[in-house]
This record gives sequence, structure tokens and C-alpha cells, in this order.
Amino acid sequence: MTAPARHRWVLATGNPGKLREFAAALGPAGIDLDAAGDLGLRSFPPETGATYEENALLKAGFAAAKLSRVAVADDSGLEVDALGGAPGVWSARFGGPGLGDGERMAHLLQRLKHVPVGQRQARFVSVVVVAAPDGAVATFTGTCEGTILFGPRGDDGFGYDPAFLSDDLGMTFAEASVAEKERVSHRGRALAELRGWLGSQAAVPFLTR
Ligand code: ITT
Repeated sequence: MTAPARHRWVLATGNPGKLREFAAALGPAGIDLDAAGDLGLRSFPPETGATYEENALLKAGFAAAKLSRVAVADDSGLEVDALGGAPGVWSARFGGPGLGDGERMAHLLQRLKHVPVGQRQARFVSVVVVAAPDGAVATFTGTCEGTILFGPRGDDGFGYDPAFLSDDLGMTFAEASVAEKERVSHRGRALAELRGWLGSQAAVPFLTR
């Protein structure tokens, strides 16, 4: 029996946590990933889009055009009800430029310190874009619901994971394994949609380049 064909895409992200999650979700579906940074592409255009989709397309489209390869990226964010949906598309810049993941999460917890239990609902959103060098694009979206804790819990994951108690898992994403997080997370759900699409005719042009 011959092994199914494998394809190589570029992953346009500077976030190693995302690389782990994309590789875990797409490897079993026949897609191997080269990190854009390993191909010499270390900086991306500023994320000036007003939506996750625009920003994901900025990253994937830029990598596809620069490297003449099919590229995939996600833009994601955390939407907190008590903050009117903020930080949303601004999640990576919440609290100001130059903050690390831990400082950004501390800023979030500080902003929510007087918000009582029962009013701390939030969701993660991910929009994944696959872009081909000729400009063809496919888009997939995933969301997941949870609650912002009063302090961090768990050591794994990245970003706001230690503060986000997943409704589905009953633990934070930083307490979950990559496989557990993938099953229910915003990015895991968007990538599951992408995996379904891989078997369709619409995906063929993205698999031959
Ligand atoms: P790239 O743009 O290079 O992919 P980034 O981390 O800047 O990496 P985004 O622009 O999509 O990614 O910003 C998303 C922000 O939301 C960022 O602060 C993340 O840490 C956070 N975030 C997104 N998905 C997350 C997840 O699964 N767990 C925790 N935080 C997440």
C-alpha cells in the first residue's frame, strides 16, 4: 500500500505555541509545516486589519507572496464580555507595546479584578487563512467559550491560556495537553474545519503547489 501524499505549507507566525498546535492538527492530515522564520522570513507587515480575517490574510498572503509557497496563518484573540469584547483583534497588543505574555495576562487580570464570578465569561476566536501565491485564499473560523479566572493556573500553552478556564474541559488551557486543547479550542476547531476541507475539490489547487 502506498502512503498518502504529503504536502508542505509555510506557517506564517512568530509564535512557537501556535506552531506546536498547527503541527499537531495538520501533521496527521498530511500537511507538514515549515516555520516562516526558518525560511528567513522573520518579520511580517503590521497587523493593521480591523478583523481577524484581514490580519490572518496579511500574514499568510505576505508569506505566500514572498516565498512562492502555500502559506497558512491564524489571527486570534480573546473577547471578554465584561470589557465589551476587548481585547479582541488587539489581544497581542493589550496593555501596550513591548509586554510579554505574562505581563499581558497580568494586565487583563488587573482590569478584571473587581468583576464578580458569574460575569467573567469570555471566548477565544481564531480565523485561519490558507493563501496560495496566485492570490487564492481559503478561510476557517473557530471559537471556544470559557471564563477568566482571578489568577493563573497551569504551566503549558501560551498567551492568556493560564487565565482561561475552558467550559468544555473544566480546566485552563495551560493545564491541558496540546491534544486536549486542540479538541475544543478556537484554533483546534478552525483547523478541524480546514482538515475537512482538505478532502474536497476546493482544496486541490492548494495541494499541488
Ligand atoms: P503571530 O501574529 O505571529 O501569529 P501572535 O501571538 O502575535 O502571533 P495574534 O496576532 O493572532 O498572534 O494575537 C493573538 C493574541 O491572542 C496573542 O496575544 C496571543 O497570545 C493570544 N492568543 C491567541 N490564541 C491564544 C491561545 O490559544 N491561547 C492563549 N492566548 C492566545
